[in-house]
Amino acid sequence: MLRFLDVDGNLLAATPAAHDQALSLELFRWMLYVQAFDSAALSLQRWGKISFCNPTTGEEAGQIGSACALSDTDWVFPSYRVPGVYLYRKKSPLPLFHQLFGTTEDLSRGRQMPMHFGDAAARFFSVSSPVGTQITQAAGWAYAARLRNDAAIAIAYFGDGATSTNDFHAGLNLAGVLRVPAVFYCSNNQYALSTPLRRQTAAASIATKALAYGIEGVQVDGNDVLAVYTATREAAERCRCGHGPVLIEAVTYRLGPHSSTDNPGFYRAASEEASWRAANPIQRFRRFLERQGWWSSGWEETVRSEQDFALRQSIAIAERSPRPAPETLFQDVYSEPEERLERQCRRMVSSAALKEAHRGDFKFPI
Ligand SMILES: Cc1ncc(C[n+]2csc(CCOP(=O)(O)OP(=O)(O)O)c2C)c(N)n1
Repeated sequence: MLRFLDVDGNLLAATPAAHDQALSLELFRWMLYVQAFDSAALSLQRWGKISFCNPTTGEEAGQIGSACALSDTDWVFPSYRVPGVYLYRKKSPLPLFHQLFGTTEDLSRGRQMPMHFGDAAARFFSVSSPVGTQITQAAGWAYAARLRNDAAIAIAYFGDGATSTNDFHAGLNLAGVLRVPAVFYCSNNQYALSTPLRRQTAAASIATKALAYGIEGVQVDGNDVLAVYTATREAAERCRCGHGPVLIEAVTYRLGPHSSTDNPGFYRAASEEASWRAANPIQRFRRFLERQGWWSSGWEETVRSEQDFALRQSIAIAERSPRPAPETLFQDVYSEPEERLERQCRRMVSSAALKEAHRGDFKFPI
């Protein structure tokens, strides 16, 4: 397993990233931002302001280490578990909150569940709910990119559960045969909802699955941001040089619930959570920065308060923004108006008006 930092933040081996102060502080700053976004989103859900979210606590290094190693022209094929990659791309939390609140500024016009981000201008494909579909999408996009002589590469993010899908097999097989420029980033957070890794696969590791597809596979410590950054950079370079796809298995742990409607206490021991919490990526990297003499509590406090301010401001803007009118649901379906849809739209608008009249009785369906 590729690892540069032990759980106490001691440097175990040399890597250029470990000597780059600006990069290290950048990685740490964005990991803090992901953590702050995460707790803001969960609070909003608990206050009943948004309907749903997928916490990513414990997986900050995977999101930021990989996002930082990519070029802005590379295409991301995300899962719902990488809002931090989108945050890093946009350098602002506002688009995330527009999506969570489903405002008129949301690029999917409020039609998607929260956490289903998508942004063509930022080269961030829309999150699809069916687990694993982003893997085949990335393989197909990367093949097209090669045919077009596009220098960009694709990266697909998915969890350990997704490695049991047909899309994982079809995507990695196609990618291997056609040697497409795609990085397949598996965040092995030990659980697919309530299914533990031991019930997911009998393989020694997820990275070894690359062997069967004739592609490069690498296992990294997903809680070591330097390892994630280095592995993703090397994988992206390989792709850019035409050496074919890479499967990265980042070994990590989902410290929070699968989603805002999950209670992990039903399927795992608190002691297991506690041992992974002690190995969490933010604390580990803070210790490293401190040893390098690059960190101070004052600096972190300033960073946190700036992020807190930006988060509060973005939430306030998104909360105040108008929601799309119900009839917009019927737009963007056909280029010409269609009689049956127009009929359905009229029916829905009149029932929406009814709901408005009985607002207090209306319960959100999720
Ligand atoms: C094809 C499919 N099967 C089942 C589900 C229900 N489901 C949603 S998330 C999830 C767990 C996925 O786990 P994993 O791929 O490990 O990613 P993680 O949530 O841990 O990031 C499941 C089973 C789904 N959305 N799509």
